Amino acid sequence: MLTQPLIILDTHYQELNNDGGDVIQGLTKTPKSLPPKYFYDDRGSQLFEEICQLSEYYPTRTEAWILSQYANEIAQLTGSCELVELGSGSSTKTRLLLDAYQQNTDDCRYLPIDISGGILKSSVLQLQQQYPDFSIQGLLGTYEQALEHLRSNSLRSRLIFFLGSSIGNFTPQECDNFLGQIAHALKPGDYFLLGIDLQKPKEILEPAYNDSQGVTAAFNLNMLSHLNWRFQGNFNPNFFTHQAIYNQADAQIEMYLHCQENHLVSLDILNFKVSFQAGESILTEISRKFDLAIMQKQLAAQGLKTLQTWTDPRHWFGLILCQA
Ligand code: AVJ
Repeated sequence: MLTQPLIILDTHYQELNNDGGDVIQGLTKTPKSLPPKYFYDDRGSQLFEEICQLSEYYPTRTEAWILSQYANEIAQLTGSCELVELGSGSSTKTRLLLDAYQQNTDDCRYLPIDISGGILKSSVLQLQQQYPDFSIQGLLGTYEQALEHLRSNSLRSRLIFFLGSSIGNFTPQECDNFLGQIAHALKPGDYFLLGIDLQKPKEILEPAYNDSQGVTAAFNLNMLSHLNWRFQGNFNPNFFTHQAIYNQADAQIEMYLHCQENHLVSLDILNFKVSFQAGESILTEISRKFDLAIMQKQLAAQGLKTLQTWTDPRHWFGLILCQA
């Protein structure tokens, strides 16, 4: 099949003229923060793949186990669908779903969406070889751009899936807005499959974000190198250290970069300067941990009715299939 492997939705994000307003906004606030999407340049996506292999980082493995058990059931519940994945990365776990849809349905189409061009392109090219029955097209851009692009153009039924608990990066307010956008991109009868990391003791959560090999620390620090090349900046990553703590009250992991020296940073392309005091920190990510029943209510509030949920024997991770 002759499909263009990649559609570039966000030329701005790819080029150096990204407006970077979100970076300026985050670094101007007190306390300072940065949007987690800036983790994912090519190196960041590679480091995230390494995180997924760590013994301490249980979410990927646990979700993959659930999919290995129930992907056929999911495919049978939805029937033939256009499969749309938000934040597809390497699409490794997705193969479990692609296999099930290939077996159980006809007319297979897969649209992976990611902001990291390198990993998206290589996984699309590989999947096109390995799944010749599928029509596969990558969409390079942010979630917002992809959902906007998808809004108008589908006659077939659609399953949007969002795995890995990436939804945990959103604040409760952002999460509601996002679910509203999802509901908007679906027609009545379409499906949404959501993977969420469930609440569990701190003793399990904190090591998952403070691994003994320092891969998560490198992933966190890489955000500064990414901002340096994207915006011609002069962050010195050596001045910063990684920290991840579980905030029990808000049921979220919080990742910080702590600045150890007074540091004046300029991001030339943004025409922006910001100073750091020794001891000051940047919040780079929240990773919320959820309750299955509460999430089902939040989905229902957006008109997304749960059809089925699945977990692993320890109830560490959950999958929810719902319908618009
Ligand atoms: C890709 C957002 C789901 O929150 O667990 C992994 C990212 N950060 N280790 C997560 C992440 C540090 C991951 N998500």
